[in-house]
Amino acid sequence: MSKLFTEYKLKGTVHYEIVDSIALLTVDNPPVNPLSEGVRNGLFEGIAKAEADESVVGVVVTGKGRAFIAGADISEFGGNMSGHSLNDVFKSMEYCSKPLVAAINGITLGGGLETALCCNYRIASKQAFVGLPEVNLGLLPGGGGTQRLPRLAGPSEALKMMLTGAHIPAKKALDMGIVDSLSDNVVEDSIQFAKEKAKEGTNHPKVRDLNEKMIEARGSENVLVEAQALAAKTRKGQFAPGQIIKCVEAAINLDDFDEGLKKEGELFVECLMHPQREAMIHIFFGERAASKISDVPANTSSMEIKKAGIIGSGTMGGGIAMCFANAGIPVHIIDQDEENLRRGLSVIEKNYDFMVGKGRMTPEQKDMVFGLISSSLEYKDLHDVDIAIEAVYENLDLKLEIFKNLDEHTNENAILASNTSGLDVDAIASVTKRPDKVVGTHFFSPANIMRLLEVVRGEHTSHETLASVMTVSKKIKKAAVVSLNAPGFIGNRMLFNYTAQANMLLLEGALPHQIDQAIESFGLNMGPFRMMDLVGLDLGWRARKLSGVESPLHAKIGDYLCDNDRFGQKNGKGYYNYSEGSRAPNPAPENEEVYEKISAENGFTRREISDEEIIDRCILALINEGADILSEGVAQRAADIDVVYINGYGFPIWRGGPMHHANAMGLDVVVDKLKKYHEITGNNAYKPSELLIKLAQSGEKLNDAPSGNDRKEKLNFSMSSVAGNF
Ligand code: 3H9
Repeated sequence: MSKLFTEYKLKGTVHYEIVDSIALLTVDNPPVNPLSEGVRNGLFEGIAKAEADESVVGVVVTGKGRAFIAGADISEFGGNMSGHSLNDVFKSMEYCSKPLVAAINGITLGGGLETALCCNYRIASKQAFVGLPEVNLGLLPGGGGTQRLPRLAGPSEALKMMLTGAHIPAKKALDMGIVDSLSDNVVEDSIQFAKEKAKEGTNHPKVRDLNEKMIEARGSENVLVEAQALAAKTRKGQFAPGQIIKCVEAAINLDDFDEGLKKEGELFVECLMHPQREAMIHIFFGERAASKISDVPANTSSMEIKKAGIIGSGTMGGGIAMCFANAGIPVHIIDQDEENLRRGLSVIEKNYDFMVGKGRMTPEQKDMVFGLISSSLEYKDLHDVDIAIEAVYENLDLKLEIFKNLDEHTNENAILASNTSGLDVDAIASVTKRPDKVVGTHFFSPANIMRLLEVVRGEHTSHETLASVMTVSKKIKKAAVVSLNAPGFIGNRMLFNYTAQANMLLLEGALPHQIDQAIESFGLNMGPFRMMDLVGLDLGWRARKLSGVESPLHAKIGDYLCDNDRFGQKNGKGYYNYSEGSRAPNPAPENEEVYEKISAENGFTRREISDEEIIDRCILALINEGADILSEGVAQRAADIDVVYINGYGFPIWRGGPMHHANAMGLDVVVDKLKKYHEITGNNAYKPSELLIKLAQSGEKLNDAPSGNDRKEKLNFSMSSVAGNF
């Protein structure tokens, strides 16, 4: 075996070695081998070297470590790319005169799958998976993927893969015709296979020549219409899906493969230049950056969570238990009431059955994960858990009682977490002998589906506790963001300001459906009044009644509705009316005289309000509060706030979150608008944050702002739970 290395100072390397007359090209760019400049150059030169070496009869491309290739290097988009272009590399591979085999050893995504599609043969390890997830970055597969994948998998399946960005396990990829065979020793078998193919001659299959499935699809609109329906349903407002469909349309209808490639190239550049691409890549890196905590060194030891305990078998507790079980972590649920526990477990089982029914899980997988969930009525059964998560309703006294019990009954090293949406984590920690191991874990409902997890850092929470919780968050597939222990944490504090301003717009003259439509046209999943009806208008109303607090101005209308028995979806009437068993909002014209009466009583002359003003005022309220949250150090960085708002509150990913949206608007424009609305309304929600003024003056962006420490006082938590918010 002769061994030569092509090393590059650039990011990424391709090792070149000759094994048994086969050139083995191993991509090495840890941790997941993206196609950075060094890799592109290495592949290009490796192929050229193999072509030139007469002793080499075939070529195998593989990846070092757990990935084959995870795609183009995402950090290079938006900058100037140098070195060999991906398309040069792919061309040299596709026209290589010696048989070229992709030994797909692991993660194979985007440009990685496109690399494999330029090889003559594809052999995959059984653990590998493939996908074209560019759509999640506001892009389309621009390395020939939109032209080659439909030729192998057929246009309908290829479109589904590209529009969902799904990861396809090796076995399924084999069934779909994307890979040719599976192997337990993928590199060795690929080398052997290349040698055999070399003996057979020089005519090796190229995906570009497989036109059968394209010709078959010609003349029928069905495939494209189905794809459009899928995109409309799952990717509302996004630019890239339509571009992907146009590429496949070209693949189907153009006789010349290179014309299709050209079309793909043009449509790719349009995506690349589109602001949605920058917004979505901001979130890709934002989610990964969020797991890094500025003052917690990367090498901080973290405790492996081998078993979890949940206190409370209600909706939240059950959802959280599912997250752990789905990740293969055994979980024990306790409840104080046998009946509750039985009900809770049956809800979990129904959720799993639903997934089996939808084909998202096999019955065997269901049995396996459901089997990881045990339950009882006793604290002592939590003696061996590594983390105990309390998930009961928001009542501080009850939580204090639970934490005293947890402190007594769990292993002294166990982390104790509270799933609170707004209570003081330090107060909870203070009743234990291990405040360093106490943390807030604010899951969002339904916890088994929503990706956001706010990790609330108490005054005494240790680095190790934080590192352990961040690590397990990734395992249970959450987008975790650290928040300081401050009222409303990050998300609910912003939500408070936003819903308050939506309510002010209602007092001033806009109607709920107008406000909802305007906000939904901006891209949020649900307008504020539909959301308040869903959550329940009575939460804030009851909290105020209990504490004898008068309704604040923004809550006057909501509280009046509650006084008149309109609580939202839960009793079929709130800002909207609901038919029995339906969540669809119907107009409630009977409310209009209430709006007029309360507006008049509070000195407002109702007026026409434009959609532009509605969007501006609701979104600016988010941005302004977000800037304060950043300058107070409650969030570590602007992108963390974006990750919170996208994953927990339905903000459109293609706008990159409220902070990214502010940057895109221009902070000078943001400040001017805030000043204007502050002047018109006299409402302090629009008094521009000092941080925004400073950044607008210096021409910097919110991403440039380090998290501050302007938090002046520890605010009063008593009115800050979500219940008090609306
Ligand atoms: C594309 O291919 C376009 C082409 O069609 C055509 C072009 C002409 N680039 O997620 P993790 C980093 S577009 C650069 O924590 P995991 C990531 O930032 C691309 N960096 O690990 C992180 O860095 P850090 C299409 C990348 O095991 C580290 O690797 N491909 C890339 O949970 C570990 O990542 C995709 O969209 C990349 N492509 O998940 C795949 N990928 O440690 C995107 C990862 O500094 N990637 N990094 O924070 C993923 O989906 C996941 O990262 C993956 C691994 C499943 C691969």
